[in-house]
Amino acid sequence: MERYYQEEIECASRETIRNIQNEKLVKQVRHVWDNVPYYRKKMEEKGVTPDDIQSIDDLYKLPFLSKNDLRTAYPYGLLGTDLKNCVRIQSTSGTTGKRVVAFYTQHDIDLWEECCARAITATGGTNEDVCQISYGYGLFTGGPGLNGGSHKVGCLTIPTSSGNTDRQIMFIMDLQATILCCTPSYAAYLGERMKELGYGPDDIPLKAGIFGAEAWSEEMRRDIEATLGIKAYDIYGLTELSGPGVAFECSAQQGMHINEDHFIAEIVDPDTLEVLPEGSEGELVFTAIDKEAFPMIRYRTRDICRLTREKCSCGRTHVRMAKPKGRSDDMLIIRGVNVFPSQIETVLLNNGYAANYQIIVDRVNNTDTLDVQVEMTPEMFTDNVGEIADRQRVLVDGLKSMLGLKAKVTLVAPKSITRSEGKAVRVIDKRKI
Ligand code: DLL
Repeated sequence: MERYYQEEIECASRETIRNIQNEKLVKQVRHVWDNVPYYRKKMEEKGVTPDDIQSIDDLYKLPFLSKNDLRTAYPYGLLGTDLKNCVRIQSTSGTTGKRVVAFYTQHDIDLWEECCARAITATGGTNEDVCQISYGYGLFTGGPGLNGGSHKVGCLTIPTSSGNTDRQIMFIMDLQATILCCTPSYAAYLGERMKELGYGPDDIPLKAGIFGAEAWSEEMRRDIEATLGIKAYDIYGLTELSGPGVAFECSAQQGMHINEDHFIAEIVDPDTLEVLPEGSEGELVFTAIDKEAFPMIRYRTRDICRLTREKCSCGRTHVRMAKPKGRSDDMLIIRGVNVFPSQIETVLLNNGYAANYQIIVDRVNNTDTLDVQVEMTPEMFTDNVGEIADRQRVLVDGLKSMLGLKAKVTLVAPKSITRSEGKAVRVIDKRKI
């Protein structure tokens, strides 16, 4: 039986959702015009006023916001309310450029946690569950968001945060955790360590995992599900919009439902910024229609994916987004060919490897080089040079047919690639160093 946290809205008719969006959008644009001089100026430059926005059909008239705007307006320039109404900030890890600092009123926190509660309930979670949260706590949104959602559902919440893997496993086993929340790469590592400790899928009390914050492939999902004996659900979100829970997977595991009563999604061509028809692949753009403190309008996520409004077997009516293929800024251009790390991951996992790999890109004699270092699993480990060369050749061929590009593949010993406790670092682009 499918469970919902807020059935009435999660399964509302398309007409109801549209009406809610129309109403909230008109109000939000007015709110931003009145309270965010930075965005008002952008609207004025485009010759748009709040009167031009009567429904979601007018959304296209509004200017976009990008990470660059966030940098320019840092830290307070995009605040939509008085600072005294804000109760929290969260921030991104800031691997590229200035950190993003997002502000929240209590209302914003409540709606964010509700979105996370919807995600937990969609995995079958109830107040009888024990939910271990192994996303980082602190400035990163993963821990705090799912912690709040887990409380709302009434689960017994174990706030382990990330790291200290053996202690994580002790809590899972001793407190019989049933739901695990962490990044997919950390879930894979937890699975690997549990196997080493002699726990098989039937010994592990977990039944569901809520994994997101980074791109992961279907192949990786199958691996994690088999090792931990669970059903693995994807969850998507970003700090600028609140954090995890902007979209979440249901029992159908066929894309993530976007919480459309809070966020309007569009797909645009990243070059021309033209809105693309449903089903096209492009950059995901979001308008947060309910947030007070940090009201993002037409925010360009850089995530590349597709949307579908096809009926979902779970009964939810909100639009679904496919697994993001990657970020347009993660896309590597190698000898003119566009390469997403997720494509490389698919080839490796389809050939029996685990997701322990690193992609090293360089430029030698004016030519780009692509070196994929991948760990052998303990089962395939050998020091027979001929066997290793054969295995490498199979992967080189697989990558050639996936990418249309010749890569170098280096097989390395099990456990030689550093494990990640949060978002995995898969790519080292020496051309940028
Ligand atoms: O990663 C929020 C989050 C926490 C989501 C926990 C899910 C679970 P940021 O650190 O701001 O926020 O990073 C946001 O991460 O634009 C995507 O590129 C990527 N991302 C997030 N979820 C997914 C996912 C959190 N399920 C950026 N699949 C986003 C692929 C994801 N990429």
